Amino acid sequence: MKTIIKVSGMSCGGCKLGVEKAALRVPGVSSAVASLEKAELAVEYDEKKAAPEDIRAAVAEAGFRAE
Ligand SMILES: [Cu+2]
Repeated sequence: MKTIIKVSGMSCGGCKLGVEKAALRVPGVSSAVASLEKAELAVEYDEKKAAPEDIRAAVAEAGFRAE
């Protein structure tokens, strides 16, 4: 499963990495690529193990706003 999550609050490469790492820590997420320009996060995940809500929660915990 692939989805795009809107993420606000990213301002540099460190933020981008932080968002990606947070998403990758969610069990079932196999790929996470954040874009500063688009303010979004593209994730690939196993829908049996992870839900978009889990990924949004992890991103929020890392200090960014996920929609
Ligand atoms: Cu930053």
